[in-house]
Amino acid sequence: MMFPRSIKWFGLLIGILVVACAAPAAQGPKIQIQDIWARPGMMGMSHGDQQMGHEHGMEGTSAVYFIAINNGDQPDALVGAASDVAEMVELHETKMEGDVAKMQPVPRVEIPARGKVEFRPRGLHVMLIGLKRDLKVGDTFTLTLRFEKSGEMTLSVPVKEMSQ
Ligand SMILES: [Cu+2]
Repeated sequence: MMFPRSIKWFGLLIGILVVACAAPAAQGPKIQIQDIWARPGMMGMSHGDQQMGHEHGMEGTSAVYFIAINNGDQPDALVGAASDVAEMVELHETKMEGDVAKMQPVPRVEIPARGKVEFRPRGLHVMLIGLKRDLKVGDTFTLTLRFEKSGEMTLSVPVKEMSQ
């Protein structure tokens, strides 16, 4: 069956419009968070002890681990995090200095286009400082991750045994 020429052109025009409208949605970063968990942590003794909480294993802290996947065609960066279970939430990186693991705050963590970054024990992590309540195995709490381009993402974080 033959279509009149005008219908063919109309079909082509619709095709072009669909492609033109769909294209922008496919561009940019597309962040996905997988396998998120936090290690257990105990509430600090008092407000004054929170300086002590800056190291792993100290009272009043916990750390969150996950895999950040970017399925988009542009990089993005994790630039901050927040949770109402802690006074402060920072992005940290653990580095070996000889035999000693030391961690330091990092302002941003780039998530490359079509790439992934793993936040894991003895590496990058989201540090919870000054816990307002105990985080026990089996608990869950809410964490908000803030990305440079993708904006905020709120996640439910289960507390799991550190040995995982
Ligand atoms: Cu840390």
